[in-house]
Amino acid sequence: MSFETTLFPPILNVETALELKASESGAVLNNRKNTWIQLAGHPGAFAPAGPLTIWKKRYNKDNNETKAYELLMKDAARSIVPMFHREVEYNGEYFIEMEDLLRHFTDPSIMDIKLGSRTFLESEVNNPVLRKDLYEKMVSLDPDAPTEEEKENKAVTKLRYMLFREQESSTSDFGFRIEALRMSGETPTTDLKKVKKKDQIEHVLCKFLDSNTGVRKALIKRLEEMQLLFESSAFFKSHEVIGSSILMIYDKEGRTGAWLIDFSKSISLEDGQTITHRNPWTLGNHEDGILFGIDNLLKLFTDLRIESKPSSSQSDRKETTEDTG
Ligand code: I3P
Repeated sequence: MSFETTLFPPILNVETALELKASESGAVLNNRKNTWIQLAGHPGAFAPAGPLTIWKKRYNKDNNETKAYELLMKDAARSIVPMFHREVEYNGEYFIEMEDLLRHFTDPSIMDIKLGSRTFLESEVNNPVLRKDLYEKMVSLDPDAPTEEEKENKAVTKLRYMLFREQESSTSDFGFRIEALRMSGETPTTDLKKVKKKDQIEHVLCKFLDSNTGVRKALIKRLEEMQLLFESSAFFKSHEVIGSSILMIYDKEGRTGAWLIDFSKSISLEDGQTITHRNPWTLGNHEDGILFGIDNLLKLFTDLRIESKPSSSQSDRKETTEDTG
C-alpha cells in the first residue's frame, strides 16, 4: 500500500485574516517570532500577521506587487500563488498581507528557487551607479572576477553584478538557481551561489528530497500544473516577471506544496506585446526565461535518480513507499 502525499494548497479561512486589525498584528508578531522562518529576500521584509497570514514590506514607491496579486487573484494561475488579502498601512509603512504558506506544515523542509534566466529589470541597463557593496560581494565569490578598472574603483554597477551572479550560478544555463534550503530541524543553508552545473543542482535536489519519492512525485505533479497554468494565464501573457521564486515545502506528515512567490518586479508589457518566457533575452524584448526555468527544473526532478527510503510517518504506519521513479 503506498503512502499518499497531500498536495497543497488546501481551503483557506479568509474571514479570519480579513478581520485582523493592524494593532493586533503587532502582538501576534511577538508571539510567533520564535517559529518564524525567512529563507531568502531582504532581511526583515516579512513579519507574521494573523494566525493564517504574513505581512510583506513594500520597499519600492510603486505598488507593483499589490497590482500583480490583485490581477492574479482573478487569473487562471490563481492556485499556484499564495492567497492575497490586502495592502495594509501600518506606522507609515506599506505591507502586503498574504497567506502564510508555512502554516500548512509542521517543522518543514523548504527550498527557495529563484526563477528566470534574467534577474534584473531592463531599466538596470542604464543605471550607471557604482556600488562598493556589490563589488565586495563579487570579490567574496571570485577574487579574480573584477577587471583592473573595477579593482581600482572597488565598485561595480548593479547590472555587472547581477550578470556575474547569473553566470556564477545555474541562472544563465538553466533559468533558475537554488537560493536557499532549510531541512527539517536544521538551520538554513544559503551558501549556494556557486551551484551551477547539472550534477551540483542534482546534489542539492537530492539533499532536499532526502530520498522521499512521494514528495518527488507530488512536486513533479505540481510543477506540471504550474507550467500549464502559467501558459494559460492572462497575467503571465501580459507581464514580464523578474525575481520570482518557487517555494517548495514538505513535512514529515507527508504534506507537500509549491507556490510561485514574489511579484515585486512583475511589470506590465506594453499593449499588444507578448513574451514567450522561454526565448533568450535581448534588450527590449522583455523575455525573462521563467518558463525555460520551470521546464528545466521539471526535467531535473523527473530524471533525478534517488534511492527510496521510508519517511518517518511511513515507518510509523508500517507502510512501504512505492517508488514512482
Ligand atoms: C542580491 C540579489 C537580489 C538583488 C540584490 C542583490 O545579490 O541578486 O535579487 O535584489 O540587489 O544584491 P545576492 O543574491 O548575491 O545577495 P533585487 O532582486 O531586489 O534587485 P540589491 O543589493 O540592489 O538589493
